[in-house]
Amino acid sequence: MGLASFAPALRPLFLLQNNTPDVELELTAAPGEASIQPGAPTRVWEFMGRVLRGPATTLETIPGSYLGSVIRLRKGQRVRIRFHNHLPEPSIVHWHGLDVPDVADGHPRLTVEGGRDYVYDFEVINRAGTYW
Ligand SMILES: [Cu+2]
Repeated sequence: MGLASFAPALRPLFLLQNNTPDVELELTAAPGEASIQPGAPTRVWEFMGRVLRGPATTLETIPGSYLGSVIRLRKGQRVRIRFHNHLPEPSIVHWHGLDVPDVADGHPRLTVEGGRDYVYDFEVINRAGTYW
């Protein structure tokens, strides 16, 4: 058994020892309306984000779009994201491509009911790239 196999287990301990994140976001999923085609607005489920700690440039809203905010993170940042599920069914967020601890990966077994929250804690260890 090599040292690498211990690394995932050690990461949560590191976060417990120094749990002040560099970046803290609030991310809310909720029903909304968007103008997608001419005429009546379309009912959508959308994300709204807010920066609680860290650079204001971490979140970039796409003007006029119901698509979620772009989250800009840097390698080495410790990140906490407070996900609020205001949808009428269970949900969770998966950060496709980011190498994060299992409990922060948004697997469907971790979904939370509407009205509930889920808190993600992880460190960005990936190189620059686009992840969704
Ligand atoms: Cu994925």
